[in-house]
Amino acid sequence: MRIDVVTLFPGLVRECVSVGVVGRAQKRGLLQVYTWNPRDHTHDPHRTVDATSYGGGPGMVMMIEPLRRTLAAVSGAAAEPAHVVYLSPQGARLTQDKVVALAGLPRITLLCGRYEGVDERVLAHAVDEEVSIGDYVLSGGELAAAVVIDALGRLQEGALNDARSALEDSFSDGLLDCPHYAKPVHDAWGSVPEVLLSGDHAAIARWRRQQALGRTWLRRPDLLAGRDLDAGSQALLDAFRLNHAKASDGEN
Ligand code: 9WO
Repeated sequence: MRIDVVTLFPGLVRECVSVGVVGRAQKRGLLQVYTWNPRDHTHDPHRTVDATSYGGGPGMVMMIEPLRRTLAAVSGAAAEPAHVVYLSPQGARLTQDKVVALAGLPRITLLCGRYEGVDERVLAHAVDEEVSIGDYVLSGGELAAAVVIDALGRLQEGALNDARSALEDSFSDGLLDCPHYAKPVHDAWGSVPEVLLSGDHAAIARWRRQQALGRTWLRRPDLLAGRDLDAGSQALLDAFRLNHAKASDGEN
């Protein structure tokens, strides 16, 4: 997959995606990240990319022309037309389903705003969709773009050393992840649940699924709402809830 990033801070984005699984995906040729600086597509001595906002008020707006030229250069650099995504709090929230869908495209372009954002006409004419990574305001779209690249990059075929990892992701099943433990078995901070040491793979799978269901019920009931659990999962969750009620009784 190829990702083009239009940004006034190319170094910031590159640095963010140069490490770990996603950095390795690039070295393995599974992911190509290219950055484009609108400042390189200006024609005035000051390399101006922003202007004051019509209507007044504080803050500057990224102007059409440098962005139009930059996006034209991005388009010219590859055969397929890219799906253009603008990162902003006004966008639709990014979910793992959305990540999986975007990760399947051959190419996307991420447009990062700074200041008060880009001229609205850029959104209307050159952007296919607006994506938000959460309900908060950053100082620009770059960190959000890095989040998107990270989430997409690790899903590229061959990026994870163990193909099972992506399947066992938190959210791959719409549930939160189960707890994880490594050595030592016994520690001042507690012991590893016995079932994980049992060698009984079916029992371990059941326990992990039950923990995932239970934690989702406790922490993110919204993820379970309107979802029909199969009989086995429902039984695991019922047992978890019963156990949870008993444990909380003991606290009082
Ligand atoms: C800046 C500003 C300055 C003075 C007065 C009003 C102002 N509003 C903003 C502003 O909202 N700037 C945004 C910064 C414009 C778009 C790029 N920026 C951004 C993207 N901040 N947060 C995001 C973002 C992207 C995706 N998901 C969550 C947040």
